[in-house]
Amino acid sequence: MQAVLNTDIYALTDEGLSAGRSTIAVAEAMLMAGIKVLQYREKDKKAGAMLAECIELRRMTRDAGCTFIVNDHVDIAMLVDADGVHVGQEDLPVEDVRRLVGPDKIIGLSTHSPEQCRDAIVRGADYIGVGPIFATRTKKDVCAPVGYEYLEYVVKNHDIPHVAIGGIKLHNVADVVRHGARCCALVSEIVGADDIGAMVHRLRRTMAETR
Ligand code: TZP
Ligand code: MG
Repeated sequence: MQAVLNTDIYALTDEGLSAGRSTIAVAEAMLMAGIKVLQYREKDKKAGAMLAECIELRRMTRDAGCTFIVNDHVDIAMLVDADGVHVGQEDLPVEDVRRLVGPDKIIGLSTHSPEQCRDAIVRGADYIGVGPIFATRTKKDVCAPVGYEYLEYVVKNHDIPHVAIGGIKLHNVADVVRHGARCCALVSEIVGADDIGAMVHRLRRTMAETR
């Protein structure tokens, strides 16, 4: 069961890593390249600016048939009618997010251990983030890398849709797929690429050839 994340690449925004380009311009390139899940993740912007960008991104993702997820900000996700919201272990609890967004929205939860995976299922998360697989400088408050061990645990034991994240690059994505990841999330490798479309196509080809 991987319907929620029924795609190979889960793309995220991060304007600070986007080589001087705006998040809207980067998202446009991602959607042109066929990205089907996009998470808005901007840690250093004010709520008003985030809302304005999310209104635009909601229009763009809807036109492109792309699932649109907002990181952390349940209020913004609801205001723009995003498809879902993604929270971490220290954000609002999944049950409370569910009370706010209702039964039809997607809730993603970052997890880092088998206990957190089981807990996510009990709490009613629709998908889980699994990671960080490798060390990453993209996330400030990141925990130690979980390596492949936790990814393999999820793949072997649970049906909940999952997305592997953390330090995934073109050079290691095949290995992540070989360890069972069906969907991979990448931030810096995509938003920082000179040619975002070419990077998405290379990642996609590499993943497809590995399966
Ligand atoms: N959650 C766990 S690692 C991470 C997030 C948001 C950042 C991943 O960024 P990158 O650049 O793909 O390593
Ligand atoms: Mg968070």
